[in-house]
Amino acid sequence: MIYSDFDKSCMQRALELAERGLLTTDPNPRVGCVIGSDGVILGEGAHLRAGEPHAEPLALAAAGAAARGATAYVTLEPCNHHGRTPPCVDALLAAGVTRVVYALRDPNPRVDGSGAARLVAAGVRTECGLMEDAALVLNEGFVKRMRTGRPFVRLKTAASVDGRVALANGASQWITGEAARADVQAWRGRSSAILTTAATVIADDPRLDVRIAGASRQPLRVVLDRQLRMPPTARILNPPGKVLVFGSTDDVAGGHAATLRQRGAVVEAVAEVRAAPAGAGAPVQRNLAQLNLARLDLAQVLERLGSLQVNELLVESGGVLAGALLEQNLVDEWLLYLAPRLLGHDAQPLAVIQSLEQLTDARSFRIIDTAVLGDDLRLRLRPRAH
Ligand code: AOF
Ligand code: ZN
Repeated sequence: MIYSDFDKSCMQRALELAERGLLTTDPNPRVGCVIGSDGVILGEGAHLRAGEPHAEPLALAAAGAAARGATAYVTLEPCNHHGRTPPCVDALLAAGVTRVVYALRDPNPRVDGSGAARLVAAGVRTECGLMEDAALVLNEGFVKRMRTGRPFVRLKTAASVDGRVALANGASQWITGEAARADVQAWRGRSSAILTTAATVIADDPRLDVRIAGASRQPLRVVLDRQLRMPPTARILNPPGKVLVFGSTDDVAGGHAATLRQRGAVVEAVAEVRAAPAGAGAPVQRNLAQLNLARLDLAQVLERLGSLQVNELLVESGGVLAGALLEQNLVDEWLLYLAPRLLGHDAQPLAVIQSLEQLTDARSFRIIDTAVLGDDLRLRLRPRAH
């Protein structure tokens, strides 16, 4: 498909509009729309909150009667279903647009090509794929959940250059500086949920909330706590925002679960699995001895979070959960903040994984981008196929 410069600038603008919903549309996708004709932008719209209008009717309303015969540029395939709002395809047809250019097919099974098919059937020129990658970047969580039922998993680690996330005595506040921590706030803000463990709650007592301008919602805070060890005084339990605690089947029926529920948490059971034993002959690492080898089933945790409409999940934990997620290929993206400091060999490692026999077995990552944040470095990594 050949697109004009005006087509491209309209879609670029629609992407900027979509980005306005970065902190607010959850669990809906971020979508922008521009109505354009003969080199002139006639109307703009952005979907900002689930339950509120989609991008297209807002842009059409702004364009008014001028929309007749114009082109609609949308970052996502227009919907064709009655959800919390009426179908956008109806609005586009009623307004008389004669061409629709959209970036990304809507993976929602209730749409998934049917919006485009109806536009085509009504005689509207319909084109897909302009700036598709940029539209996907805004909605990777939504797309992954719709396709797989699981959230997009983003692991965050703040480590020293020798790969340590806490001293042997647990002290970890703070390894990275203000700028890196402010950056984490932005990633939290766009996440549907934050995942951590009881070990981190006990060691650091984090709030794991979002404290940035423009965030109208708090992500769900999720704690993996197999034996329900977290204290009812933990700051993570403080409002606002919801807290979900996953424990083992036995523990969630007990008295401590009732106490956590009184503090407002939802406590649910997850199956347990045994961590794979170290390979025969592999040296037993000291840090492995710290591991409690029974663990909650992480795949089940992700399935459950997907069913709760979690699009983007940010994992903020120590090396045990990070290692388990990495070893089970459950991480989609890794934000690795590196502080130019040395914490020493007996400090806690950023990912507790099995010992390797040969270098070719090493898990490896692509660097998506890097950023210098104050005195620290941020690597954004994605796993290579293992
Ligand atoms: C569009 N334009 O701006 C958005 C779309 O029930 P609702 O109203 O909240 O609809 C949510 C679904 O609509 C969402 O899962 C996705 O498939 C689609 N989002 N579609 O044409 C928009 N936000
Ligand atoms: Zn719609």
